[in-house]
Amino acid sequence: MQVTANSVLRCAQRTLDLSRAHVMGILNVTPDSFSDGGRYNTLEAALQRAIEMHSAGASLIDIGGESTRPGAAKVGVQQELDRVAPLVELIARECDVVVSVDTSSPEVMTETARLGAGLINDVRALQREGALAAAAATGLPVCLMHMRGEPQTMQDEPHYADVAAEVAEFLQARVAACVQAGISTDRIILDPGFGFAKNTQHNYELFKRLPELLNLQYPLLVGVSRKSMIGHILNQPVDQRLYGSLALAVMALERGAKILRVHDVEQTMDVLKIFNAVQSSAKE
Ligand code: PT1
Repeated sequence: MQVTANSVLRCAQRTLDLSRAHVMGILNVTPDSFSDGGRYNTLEAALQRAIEMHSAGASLIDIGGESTRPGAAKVGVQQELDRVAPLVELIARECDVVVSVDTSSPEVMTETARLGAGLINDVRALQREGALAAAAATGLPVCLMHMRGEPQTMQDEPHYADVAAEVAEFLQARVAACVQAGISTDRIILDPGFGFAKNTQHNYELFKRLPELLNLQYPLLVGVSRKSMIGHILNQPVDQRLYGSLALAVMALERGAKILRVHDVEQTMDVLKIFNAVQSSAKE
């Protein structure tokens, strides 16, 4: 097993120093995203938003053409490609940032890698037919996320005997499948999948037990920004979950997360900078 501390993730032309944590800014180009649906639907608006997030300190920009929030509609491969591909190419060219593609489709992986993508972020952990081979062929790092079922139905009474152990077991099995397919261990990131086939109690227990997933020895990505696990505690709508999101950002960093997938880059960067100041303040 590789050691994650001080390691560098090679993302096509760019690299990510994983001895420190990073912010991944979310750029949804779906008309039905849960928090910013339809807002960045023109190439110009989306590029502006990417530049804004990069200037605010995002090391990665995650571009998604399929909404995977609970109950979201399915999207065809061609439509997903039409939404995502031009933007990947544009942002990879215009911004010095790792372009992450939030996709489960092998065709989208192959095409966006050709256009400059630096990371494949798959909420289905490369389980779709052909995805393992396509991802392996790109040579890009992959983020494997835990989910059960499909977004349409995943919130129908999820059940776990031990949520952290079962998520870890699933991720471990997907790592094995990746290695089998020729994806080297230094190109793997893991994600517990907050809000995916988990009720609020599952989400908080999993969050509390994040350090157990560190035992798998891979960098962890955490995505909780504006999610309903925050709304359920605070009774706040999606556009008023910033402070709740920042509270979880602090705790995710404290628990060893290396990448925070967020909507509010500028505010999360403040959290990250303060965290880093504490971390580097004295010898261990
Ligand atoms: C995530 C993630 C993602 N989340 C990764 N990719 C979404 N790697 C999309 C809610 O409960 O956490 N990690 N791509 C967005 N999905 C959701 C899920 C949005 C649940 C909202 C909720 O509100």
